Amino acid sequence: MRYFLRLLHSLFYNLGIPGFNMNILPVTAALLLALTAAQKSFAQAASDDSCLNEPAGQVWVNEAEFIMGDNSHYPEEGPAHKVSVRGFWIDAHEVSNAQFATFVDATHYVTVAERIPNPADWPADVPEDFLKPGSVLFTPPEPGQAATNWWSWVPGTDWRHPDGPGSSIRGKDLYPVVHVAYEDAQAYANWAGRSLPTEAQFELAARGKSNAVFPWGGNELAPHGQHQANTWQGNFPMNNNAEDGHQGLAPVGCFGANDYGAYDLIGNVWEWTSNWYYPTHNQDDSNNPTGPTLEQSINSASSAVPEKVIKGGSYLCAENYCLRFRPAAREAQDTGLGTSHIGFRTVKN
Ligand SMILES: [Ca+2]
Ligand SMILES: [Ca+2]
Repeated sequence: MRYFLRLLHSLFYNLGIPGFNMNILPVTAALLLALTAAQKSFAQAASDDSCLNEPAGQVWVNEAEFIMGDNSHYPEEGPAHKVSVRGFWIDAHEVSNAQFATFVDATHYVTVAERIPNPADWPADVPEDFLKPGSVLFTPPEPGQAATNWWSWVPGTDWRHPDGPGSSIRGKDLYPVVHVAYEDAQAYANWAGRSLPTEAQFELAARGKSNAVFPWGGNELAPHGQHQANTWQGNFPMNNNAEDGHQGLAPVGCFGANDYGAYDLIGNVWEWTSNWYYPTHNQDDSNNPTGPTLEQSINSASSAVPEKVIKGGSYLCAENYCLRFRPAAREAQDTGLGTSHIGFRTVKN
């Protein structure tokens, strides 16, 4: 049952895109059946192109005092408050498929999406597909179809098969790894001798040295019409005109690095942080803040399952729906479920 609730929660409320709320949706097996029926082949317009010639290492972020959060957008970003963060190294880009493959080859690690779900965690009448290893894919509505749901549980979807069974990561060495649950990201970081960033570390790095609304400076998503990050242009979820050159995921490093030398802290994939989620900031947690405890997070109004903070927005963030392609923006994500638009990077403290 725990997994059942977790999945539903994630599908309808908590995939980094607001709009669905468990409070207004019945939690029934019929919903699962509807989801299953809505599944379809999703062949993303992937290409074999790369933007960096080879993986990059880490970049240094100086010790800093900055205003974390924002009082002018979504309420969970407030209160804006002063924090200090000691210097740290952070990966120049999202962890790539090739980097994750090196970890799996060395450790024989099996990700959450590749494990067989435990039937005891599900109701007796659960659809068969939900007892198979899998993950959640973005599946845009067909023309004429109500734009009410765009996530589908697809068995056989995992980091090696990011667009569902039959897809592969061949030619995608430098694409960000996706369908990684929190514990998968943490396992990689442990193996690499590093950590996942705290929310404050991510936000500091994403703000850039100019500490602007966007890491490229200024307050425009696409200054002079030039896109600086892989987001969604058009009317989400129906129309994706890919003005930024990428219909779906982009290889890491396709857009310019910020002034720390880091790429894609905004857009492409959302990224796990080590903070448990709470629907506001605690302004007293200001010295190398690590966020609330698990218990505080679980007891918060929005959280029924363990949730971590994800940052940066993804290629699915559109101006008409999800203004979360900003350093201060944040979202809660069920720790047990990776998706087709969540990845991660690591830090060295
Ligand atoms: Ca795009
Ligand atoms: Ca990113």
